[in-house]
Amino acid sequence: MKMPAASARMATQLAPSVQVSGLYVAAVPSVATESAAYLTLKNTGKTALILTGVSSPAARVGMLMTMKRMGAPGNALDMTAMKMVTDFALRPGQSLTFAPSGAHLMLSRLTGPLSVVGQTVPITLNFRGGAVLRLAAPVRRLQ
Ligand SMILES: [Cu+2]
Repeated sequence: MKMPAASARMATQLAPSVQVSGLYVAAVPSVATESAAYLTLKNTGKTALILTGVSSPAARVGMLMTMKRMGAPGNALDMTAMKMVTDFALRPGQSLTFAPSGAHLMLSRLTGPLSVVGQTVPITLNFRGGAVLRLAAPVRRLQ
């Protein structure tokens, strides 16, 4: 018989089959209350991966977000706005790039300044099924 605590611990030790590249957190002025993390994820496994959440001790709230175009191209109201999403799916072999113009890992209500280039921010990614990826993201200027 499994103990609930033991199975919970097992779940957090599951590592997703994923390759990470280009990870960084955008440096922001010390008065800023939010920033974002960017990276490329590649599903190196044989099953679909569903990214369901992001968290960091550097932020009280972590959100998966995309940029959504509002209004019509060329229109005065043409602009983009951030939109929260519940998950990002990656088919086997598929790559997904999080970049300033699109998908990003929002770090909101920062717990301290992220103004120093070179400082490191722990980032945790959660995947459906209990897989967890713990990363250390360097702070860099927005690229
Ligand atoms: Cu955002």
